Amino acid sequence: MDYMDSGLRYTPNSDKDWDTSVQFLPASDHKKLEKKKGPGRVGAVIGVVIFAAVIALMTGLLVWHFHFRKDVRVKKMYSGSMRITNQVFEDAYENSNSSEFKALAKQVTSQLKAIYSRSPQLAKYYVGSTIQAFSEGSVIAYYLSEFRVPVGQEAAVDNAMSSMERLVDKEQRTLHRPGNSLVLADVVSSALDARLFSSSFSRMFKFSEHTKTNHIGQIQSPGFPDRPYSPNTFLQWQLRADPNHVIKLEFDTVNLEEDCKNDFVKIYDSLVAIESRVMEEMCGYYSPSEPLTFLSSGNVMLVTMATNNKKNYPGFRAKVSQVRRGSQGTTCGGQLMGEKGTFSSPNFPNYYPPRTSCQWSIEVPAGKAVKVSFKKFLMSEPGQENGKDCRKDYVEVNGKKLCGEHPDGAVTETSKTNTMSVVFSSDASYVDRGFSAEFEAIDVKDPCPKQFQCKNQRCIKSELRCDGWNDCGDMSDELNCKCSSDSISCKNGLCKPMFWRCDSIDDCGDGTDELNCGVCKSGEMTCKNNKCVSEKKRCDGRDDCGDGSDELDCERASGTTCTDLTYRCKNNKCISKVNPECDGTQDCDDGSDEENCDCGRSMFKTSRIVGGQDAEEGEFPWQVSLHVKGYGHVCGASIISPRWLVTAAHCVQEDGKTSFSQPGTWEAYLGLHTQRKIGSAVVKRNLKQIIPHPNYNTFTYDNDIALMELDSPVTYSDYIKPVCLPSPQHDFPTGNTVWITGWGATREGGFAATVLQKAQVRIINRSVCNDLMGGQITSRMLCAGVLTGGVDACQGDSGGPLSSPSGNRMFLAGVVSWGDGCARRNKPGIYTTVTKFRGWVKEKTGV
Ligand code: 4AZ
Repeated sequence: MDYMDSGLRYTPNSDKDWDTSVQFLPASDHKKLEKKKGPGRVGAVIGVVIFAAVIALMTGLLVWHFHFRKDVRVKKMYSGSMRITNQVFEDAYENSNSSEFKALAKQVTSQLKAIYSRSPQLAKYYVGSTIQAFSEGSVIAYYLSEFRVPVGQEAAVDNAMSSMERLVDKEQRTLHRPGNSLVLADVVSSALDARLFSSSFSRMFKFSEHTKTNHIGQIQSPGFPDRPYSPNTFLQWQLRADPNHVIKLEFDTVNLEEDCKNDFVKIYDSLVAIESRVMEEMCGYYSPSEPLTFLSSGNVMLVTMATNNKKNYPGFRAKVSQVRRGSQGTTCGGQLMGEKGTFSSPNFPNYYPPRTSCQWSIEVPAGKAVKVSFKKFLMSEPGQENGKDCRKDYVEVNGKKLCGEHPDGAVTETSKTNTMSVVFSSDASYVDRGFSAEFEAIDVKDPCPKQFQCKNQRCIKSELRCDGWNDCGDMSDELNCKCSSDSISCKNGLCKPMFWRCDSIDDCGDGTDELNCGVCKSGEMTCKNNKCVSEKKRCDGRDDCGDGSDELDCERASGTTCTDLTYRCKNNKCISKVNPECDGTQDCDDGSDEENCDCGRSMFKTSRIVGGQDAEEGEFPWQVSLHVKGYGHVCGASIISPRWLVTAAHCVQEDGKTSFSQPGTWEAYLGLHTQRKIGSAVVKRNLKQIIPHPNYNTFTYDNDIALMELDSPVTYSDYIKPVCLPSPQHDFPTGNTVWITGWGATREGGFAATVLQKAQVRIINRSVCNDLMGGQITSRMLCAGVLTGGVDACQGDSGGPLSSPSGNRMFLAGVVSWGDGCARRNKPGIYTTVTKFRGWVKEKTGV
C-alpha cells in the first residue's frame, strides 16, 4: 500500500526528463583532412566498411537509448513540518475530512510546490505532497512530499532538500505573492525512514487520539496481549494534547522481534515521521522494570510501528495521557541553596523530553565551595555514544560539557567559589534517561572532613586508605603508604594484603610480593605439587616430583612417560611440552597436536587491557547469545564446531516456569554484536538437543557445563568461528590474563549490555580463591577476576566463554558459572574448568 494514499495530493505537470538534443562538434582541422589523398581502392573499401559499422553502432545506441533504456527511478519521500504564522488554529483542523482542513491543506501543498520550484533538482522530480496533520502554534503543518528520482541522482535531491529553509526564504521574499499567501517559519524536513513506506506492507492502520485532562488512554499493537501482532503491517498513532500540555507515553510492555530492521516501534516528537524529531526507536524485549516513560516537547507525539513478513511477537502496550506544561517532570532547573541537596534531569529516571534546556544555580553558604556528584549519568544517543564532543544532549558544569554514559558516581565536579551553575540541554532528536546528582557544601581548605580526598576529588572513608584496594579509582588512596603489619610493603610504596604474597600474581606491580617465595633451597626446583627436587633432576627422564612437573617443557619433547601433566598424542605417545596443541609447531610424531586447529582466531588482535568496554565486531567470533524465544538474551555460549555450542548447565536448568531444558525454548544468535541489531553477519539457529552434564549440582554449581546442538550447521565467517578446546593437560597458569565477554549486566543488579562487552581478568590461585569463597571451589571450578573489584562477569554472562590467549589463538579456559555478586572486591568470578570436560565433550559431540 502506498504511503501517499491518505490526505490531499497535488500533482504538478510532468517535466521532460531527458535532454534529447544532440550536437556534433565541427572537426578542428577540416581543410587538412580534405587535402589528404586517399590510400587507394582497398583503403576506400575498408573505409566504407568502417563507416557503415560506425553508423550501425550509433543507430543501435540511439535506438537503445530512446526506445529500450528504462527510465529507472526511485521513490524518495521527505517529511517535514512548518509553522504558518499568519493563521489561527481551529478545532476543525484536527479532522482531515473537514472543509477547513482541506482548504488549508490545498494552500500548503501549492505553496510547497512553489518552494520546490525554486530548486531545479526538486522541481524536476517532484511528484506531490500530502498534508498529514495540523497542530497549534500558530498553525503547524505536517507534510509528506514525494519525488521520483533517477537512480544516481538521490544525493543531489537530498542536498537540495537540506537547503529547504533557504528555498522557503526565497519563496517568502517573492514579489507579487497572492495576498492570502501563508507566512512560513521553522521549516524542518528530512528524508523519511525507508522502512516506513515499504512496498511490502499489506495492512496500514492510522489512529488519532486527543487526550484529555484526568483521562488515561491506551494504545497497543493489534491483538495485544492475546495474539502476536500481524505481519507486513504499518501502524501509526497521532497523539494530541490540549494547548499548554505535553504528551506522556508510558510503556508497560515492549516485546518485539530482536532485529529493528524487521519489526520496530518509533516515537517522534511530531505528528509526522520526521527523522530529526525521532525520540527513540525500540525493538526486542524491554524488562518491565525498566523505566519507559516518554514526554513530548509540545502537545503532539507520533508513535509508528512497522512489521515485516516473519516472526511476530506479542507487541507493545502503552498508556497515553496529558500533563500540563510546567508540572513536575516537564521542568527542571532553579535555585538550589543550602548545605546539600539533590537534583535530576526532567522526568528522571524516565526519558527526559527533547528540546529542553534549563539551569540550576547552586549556592552554598559563603566561604564554602560546591561539589556536585552525579549518581547516575545517561545522556547517550546515536552519534554521541562516546561521551566526547557533546554537541547534542549534554550537561554543562563549570563550563565543561558532559555527555554519554558514565558509571554511577564516576563524575564529580567542584567549584572554586560558593556558587555553581549546572545546565541541562537536550536537542530535538533522541532522548535518554538523564542524570541524578547530589550537591554539597565543602570547605575549600578541608573538602573531605574526616575522610580522605582522592586526587580525582572523591572523598573516601579514611580506613580505606592504604588497604591495598583502589577505592578512589585513580589509585591515589594507595600511594605513599606506611603499611600495617598484615600488609606487604611493596618497594614502590604500595601496600597489599598479606594473603596475596606468593600467589604468582604481581599485585605490587613491581614484583615485590612474589619475591623469596620458594620454599625450596637454592639449586632446587619447586614442583607443581610444591615438592622440592634438585634442579639436576629436571628433564632427566624420571618423574622425581611425583606429578611429572620436573619433566615438562624438556628439550627431548617426544617419547616422555605419560603423566597427568603431559600432552597425549593421538598415537598415545606423550610429549613434555606445555600446551603444544595448535601452537604452529608439530610436536607429536603423528602431527595430531596440530590437527583441528581452525579455531580461536579472530580478525583482531585483542591486546588492550581494559576493565569492561565494547568489543570490536568479530573480535570474539565464538561468542553466542542464547535467547529464550519471545523474551530475549538470557545466557552466553561458545561455538566449538559448526554444530555444537558449549554453555553452562545452570542456564538450561528447569525453573518451574520456563522450560529452559527444552531445545524449543531457545534460539542461538551467532555473529551477533549488538542486541536487537540483526545485521547480515548474524546467523540465528534453533536447537536440536541440549545435553547438560549429568553430574551438574544445582546447589554447588559443580560440573556447570552443557552442550547444545544446533538444528543445522553454520558456515564460518569473519564473525562466526569456533574457539579452541584445550586438551585435558592444558595449563592456564595463575596470574595469566584472560578475557571475559558477554551481554550481561554492566553492574550488579543493573541492566544487560546492548553491545558485546569485553574485559580482561586474571586467573587466580585456586587455594587463595577457595579461602575467599568460603571453601566452595572444586577442581571443576576455575577462579578469575580482579580482586580489587570493578571487573567481572555478571548476570546474563553465564554460559559464555572465558577466553585464554595461547600463542596466537584463544582457548576456552572456562564457562561463566557463578560468583558472589558481581565485581565485588575479593570476590572473583567462578568458571567451569573446561579441561576437566574435554573427554565428555568429545564423547558427546565428536569434537
Ligand atoms: C549470573 O547470575 C552470574 N560475578 C554470573 C557470573 C557471576 C555472577 C552472577 C560472577 O549469571
